[in-house]
Amino acid sequence: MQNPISLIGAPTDIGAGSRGASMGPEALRVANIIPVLQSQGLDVIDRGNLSGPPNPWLAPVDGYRHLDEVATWNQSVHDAVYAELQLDRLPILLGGDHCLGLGSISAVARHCRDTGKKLRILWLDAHADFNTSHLTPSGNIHGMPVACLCGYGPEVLTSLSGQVPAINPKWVRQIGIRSVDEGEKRLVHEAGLDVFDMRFIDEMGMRAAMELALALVDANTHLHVSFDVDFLDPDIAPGVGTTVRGGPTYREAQLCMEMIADTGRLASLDVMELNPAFDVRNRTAEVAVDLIESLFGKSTLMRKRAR
Ligand code: EXY
Ligand code: MN
Ligand code: MN
Ligand code: MN
Repeated sequence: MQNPISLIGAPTDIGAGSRGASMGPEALRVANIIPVLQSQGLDVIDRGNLSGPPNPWLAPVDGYRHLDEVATWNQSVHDAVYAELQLDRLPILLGGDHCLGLGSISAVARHCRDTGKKLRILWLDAHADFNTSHLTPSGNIHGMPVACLCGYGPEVLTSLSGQVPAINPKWVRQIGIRSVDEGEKRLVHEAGLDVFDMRFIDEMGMRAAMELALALVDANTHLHVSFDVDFLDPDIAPGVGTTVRGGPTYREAQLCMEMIADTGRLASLDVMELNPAFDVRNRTAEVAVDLIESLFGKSTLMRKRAR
């Protein structure tokens, strides 16, 4: 039985380099995320939006922009996500910029420690989000959450789960990556992240990437998907602050979501970086909701595929 779903809005762009991801949660609701999930037979509650400090839009200090505000927002996200997991519900975090993946996954990691589950994180993104204050070209903390989860970052961000590091890099599979800063790339290799970049997807196909990314997922696995909407090619998803050409097409993204759904192990989700200020008639929100529908089991299959 699929756990009932709780939507949690986090309307902030506190970690981003452009304003507007704060409007993401409402755009996803306007794109009918609730009825679409209900159409898959799911029980859905919308918990409404969290609140937190406004965006002061200041320059970085010591390599971090808005560190205090980012920490406050992530603490609320952590608490809200953890509470839903304790109720045996499946939290969907409606971002908000991707710095909040830190709070969300910290909570998931804590829940997995409580319950003895194995954690597998699928990070769908154009970016590795593995910068540190020394490596970052921007100071924007949405470029740092994976590094912080793995223990590379300031204590106020690395310790949210109650244990540092919150996760082991071996639990992460990154998919769709095509924009990584030089120093960041070295750290990704040093930490041993498993990255299915666009070159891999071009050469081997999305199917092979997902088969490998989902290998060894079993009945005792908590599967977390952190979906940065800039994962998608900008042709289908212009409504993000950091578009990078050459991302997955609509069909490739559908296959990715369907293969995750097939595991039956999805237990928490982030939908991040949607920025209505850059969107065209809410089209990117609609595409994201379409893909989420597949992630929760909508299938256009007419026959069983032999694998
Ligand atoms: N790597 C760049 C930086 O750290 O500034 C860009 C990061 C963009 C992060 C987006 C949300 O995934
Ligand atoms: Mn659970
Ligand atoms: Mn990201
Ligand atoms: Mn990104």
